[in-house]
Amino acid sequence: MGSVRPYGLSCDHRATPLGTEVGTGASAPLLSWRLSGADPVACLVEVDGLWSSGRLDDPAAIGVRYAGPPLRPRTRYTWQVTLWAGDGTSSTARSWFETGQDAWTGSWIAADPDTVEHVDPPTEGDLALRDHGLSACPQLRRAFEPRSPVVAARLYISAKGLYEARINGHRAGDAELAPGWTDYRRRIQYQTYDVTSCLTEGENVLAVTLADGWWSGFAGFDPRRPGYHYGTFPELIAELHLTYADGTAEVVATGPAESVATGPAESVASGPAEVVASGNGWRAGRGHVRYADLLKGECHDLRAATTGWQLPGFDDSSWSPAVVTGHDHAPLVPSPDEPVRAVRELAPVSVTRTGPGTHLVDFGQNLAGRVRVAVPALEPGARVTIRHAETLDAAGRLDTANLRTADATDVLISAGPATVFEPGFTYHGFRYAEITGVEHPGEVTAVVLHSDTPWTGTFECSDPELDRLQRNIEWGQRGNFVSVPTDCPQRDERLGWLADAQVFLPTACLNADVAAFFAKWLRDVRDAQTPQGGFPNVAPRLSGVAEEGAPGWADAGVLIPWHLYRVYGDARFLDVDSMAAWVDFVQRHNPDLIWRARTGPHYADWLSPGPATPRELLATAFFHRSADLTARAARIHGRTADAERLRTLADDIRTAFIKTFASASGRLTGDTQTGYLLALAFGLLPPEWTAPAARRLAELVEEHGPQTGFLGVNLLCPILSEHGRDDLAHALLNRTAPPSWRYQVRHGATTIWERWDGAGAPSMNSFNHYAFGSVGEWLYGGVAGIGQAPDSVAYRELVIRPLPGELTWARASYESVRGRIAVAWERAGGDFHLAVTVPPGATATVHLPDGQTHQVPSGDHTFRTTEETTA
Ligand code: RAM
Repeated sequence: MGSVRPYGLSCDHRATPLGTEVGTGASAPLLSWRLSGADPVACLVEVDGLWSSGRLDDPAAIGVRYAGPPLRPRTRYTWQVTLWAGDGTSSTARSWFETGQDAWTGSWIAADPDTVEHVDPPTEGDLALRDHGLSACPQLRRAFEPRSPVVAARLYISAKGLYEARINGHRAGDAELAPGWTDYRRRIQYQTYDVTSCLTEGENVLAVTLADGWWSGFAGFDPRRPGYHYGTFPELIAELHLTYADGTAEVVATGPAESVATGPAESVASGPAEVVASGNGWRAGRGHVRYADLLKGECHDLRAATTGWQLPGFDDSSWSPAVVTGHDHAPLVPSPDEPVRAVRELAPVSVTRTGPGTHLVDFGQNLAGRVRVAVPALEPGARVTIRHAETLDAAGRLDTANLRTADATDVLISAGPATVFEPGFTYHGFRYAEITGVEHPGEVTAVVLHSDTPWTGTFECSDPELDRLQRNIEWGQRGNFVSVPTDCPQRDERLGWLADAQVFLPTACLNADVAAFFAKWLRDVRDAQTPQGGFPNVAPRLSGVAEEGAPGWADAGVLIPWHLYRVYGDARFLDVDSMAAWVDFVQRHNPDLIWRARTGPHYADWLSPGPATPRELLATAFFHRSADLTARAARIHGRTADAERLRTLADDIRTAFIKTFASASGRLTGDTQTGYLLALAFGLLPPEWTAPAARRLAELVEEHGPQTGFLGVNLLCPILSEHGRDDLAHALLNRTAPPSWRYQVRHGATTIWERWDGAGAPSMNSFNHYAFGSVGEWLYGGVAGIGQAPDSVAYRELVIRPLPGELTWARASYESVRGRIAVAWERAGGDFHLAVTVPPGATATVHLPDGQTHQVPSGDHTFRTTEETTA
């Protein structure tokens, strides 16, 4: 039997996080591990001799909440977990986490806004840029001298806007687009970096470039800035903590602390910051980054470069003192997830000269990120322009019609010598780039950016087009998990739309470990919840988007926590107060329990190609789902009275739903696919009407192909197969006419399109929108057969049910929160072979295509059947 081995240790769903919350009680860290080897019978967690959980005889445990004495700020804690197997053997694994700051002595500083030089972006040539009123990126520097050799150094840093920090020219950390997007009026994230190796004896320099980012740049589709969404100009806060060999410490911080006017976070104004003091040794200047904007693009004028400014010895006497900004600031919180990083690079598949000094670059893959290009020596002042697009027009030129007002144009103005150009404070959604202004460009590279969620899933099968579909889904996830889960990465939108995230979440959780990423975004969702309980349409909240959430959008505030709880087993996702406030809000405005009032901008079954699902039916189905899941969440947290009240409410909504929308034959008002899908998935029908409703759904699918929009597409294949029609689910996957997934693949898609057919007005025709990619869950769960039993949490009880269709083999693996799950099956000579890996502490019910069922414990299992019957 052998020993059980812990691996993949994590603290609050991150491996070795630097700068965690200094929490106890409700915010005490969760220390978790994955399992390999034998089944565990007990565990023991010890933190640095500070706390021991004691031996816990819990064979299901994959994590323990720290419950020791208060943790100290800025402290590294090592911890270990010991697991025992049934044969008495044990095994130990170690890891660490380091707490962040709990109080700041530094204050917010900025380049004096009165000295800001506004730049009119270049308007020559083919640039679409207009006067956006963008200004040169501030550069802030502070020289300092450690008093003796430094043995450890940590930089705690954030910006209103975006920052890039260097110490003596060495980059601090590798976060991109930091500190990430939140509603900066509610909370601002900071990052922690170990910068020990950057320091030297004598004069040192901490140098930071700031950019507008989401804070004061263009964001979303409302073209107003700055000061319209959050702020007017970028600001910086930083503390560099130096520890000396003798144990003493020194802090190099932004601004004098006593100059800061503090106030309640809620009251933060978005008007101009008030300057209250000078910035205590910090100097501010401008350099070669003439402007940088997430949507418009970035311009470097190397003639204005302040060479050496990030190094000691630079003469900054002509720079101005930085100023301390004194309006109220939202609380600073440690980033709870991995930052956006440059995760990989792609070489072009082709670079084609299309005219004098003009080249068209095809990276062969639609992605989110930016282009790096080696630029040879040019005349000083010569301009190199990079434009980006997802597709080409009929004449083979960049088609930028779907970018709307996102110019997505980066510009380099040469100082003469050869250089390498890569913007740092913008990103674009593109497959193609057009580079103009250089006859012989050097190496061209696409740098892929996304929130660095660890990849956990693999899927492949005998059909190359389905493999391409899976790759497209993965790329859609990469391109849209950029600090928040966005709808698209290319046009002037890129918003955290709740429904898109809700329908895609189950797929996302299989592809990657998104626990920390969604833990962060759920704070954005809750920050955007109204005092009356209403969840929004987008989070972080942004001016210009309807505040009140639509059915299926707002409900994501309940559906997402529930799914995360089931996948990761962390009950902290279930914030019952927030979930219940939402359900109560809908109930308050809809006392007859049919959700008609306060439906926000009711987006219905968005982008459905079929007949419209009745709005009240759709809304009421989601109302029931939210009440049902909140009742379950309340029970899990032991809130019995709430659980009972919400259970009764959910039952009453169901009764009202049946009375209003269903008939005894199982027919629903509107007779649409999404109507049946929601009713079946959410358990809204009496048992005896379920089979007729499922039959009607199947008839509609057989007759019309898929007719769902965003709110039904994720349920289509799972619900059909749950009701015995996996043949139809496969038929949908095999369908080549639009609407279909294969249509996109056959038309060259490398990501998932916003619309089933990729046709329609260019203003709303994104080629990287993941909602229709939510079928990925069924590739893992249906085709390969990796699933979780309905009442199981954290993959304790697996359901392995491969549905082979006409495929000859499929393989999938999933690094679950408990350990590795794998399924591989193949057909050979009339036999069906299946290999299954069940992680320790789990059991599996294995359903073979011939109808046999096996109960198996953890470990590796193989099955063979000759009676394969597939529809
Ligand atoms: C579109 C977004 C998003 C969708 C909303 C309703 O503009 O792209 O995908 O959720 O509208």
